Amino acid sequence: MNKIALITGATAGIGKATALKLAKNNYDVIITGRRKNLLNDLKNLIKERTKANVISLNFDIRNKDEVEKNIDSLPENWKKIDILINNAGLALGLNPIYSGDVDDWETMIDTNVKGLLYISRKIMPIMIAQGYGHIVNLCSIAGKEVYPNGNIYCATKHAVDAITKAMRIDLNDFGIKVTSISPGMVETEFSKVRFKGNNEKSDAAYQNFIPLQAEDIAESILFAVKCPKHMNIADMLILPTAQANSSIINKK
Ligand code: NDP
Ligand code: 8X3
Repeated sequence: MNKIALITGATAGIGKATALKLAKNNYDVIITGRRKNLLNDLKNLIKERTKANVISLNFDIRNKDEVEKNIDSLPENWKKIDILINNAGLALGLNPIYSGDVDDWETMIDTNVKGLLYISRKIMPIMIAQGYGHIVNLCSIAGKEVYPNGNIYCATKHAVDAITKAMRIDLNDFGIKVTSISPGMVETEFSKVRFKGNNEKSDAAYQNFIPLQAEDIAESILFAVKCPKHMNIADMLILPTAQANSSIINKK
């Protein structure tokens, strides 16, 4: 029987690439996100290209009731979740903290921190009861360092870093693995979302150097989830070769 992986934020970027990568490697996948048409497209792609079983759940991770209702709605055989990939997340804006948009702050905190907690809180008891499980949290270099104007996005990713460490402690008795994946710059919809459709700004983010691709991160996640039972990748910091830290990028 295939292992089951639930991937949040599978409609784009890292989540989509990871869902496809895991499906190609014989994991059955539960894909989630808000854009139902994109979930359907991915479902069809996975069916076309792989032998994996796939199910989609369409909900906003910020809504605790929707999170709980959707997990409860899974058929019993799909509830035996082996792997939870907490990927859904976003940055909004790149402004000094004194002029930041408070609504943007709330959306980032509600999605990146509270949403991750809602779904983890729902799934951790399932993993504890079954005596196995692996949680992979998408953190970021922004969870290790703070960069100019990154303020609240960086704060949410520092929170993900802390929550990951807390999970590893509290789930230690139950043999559940917890992994943090911390990428640098990955070319996805991330900057389009951050700059709210300002293509000039979002395109500039990835110009004059070679950024990571979603596929690179998916490959790293696959490596982490395929490790033997006694081995846990605690924390993986993955940068483009041109990126030295969150502020220094060798742009040609
Ligand atoms: P994308 O914008 O390409 O994808 C983000 C995904 O998150 C989408 O599938 C989106 O789905 C989902 N999402 C956002 N808000 C919600 C919500 N409220 N409810 C449910 N799903 C939601 O970005 P990336 O693939 O780059 O980002 C994935 C993760 O990786 C994020 O946590 C990000 O912080 C992190 N990361 C990204 C880096 C980068 O440089 N790109 C680097 C380091 C970390 P939908 O809109 O359909 O709901
Ligand atoms: C995304 C990477 O450096 O744009 O988490 O914050 S960065």
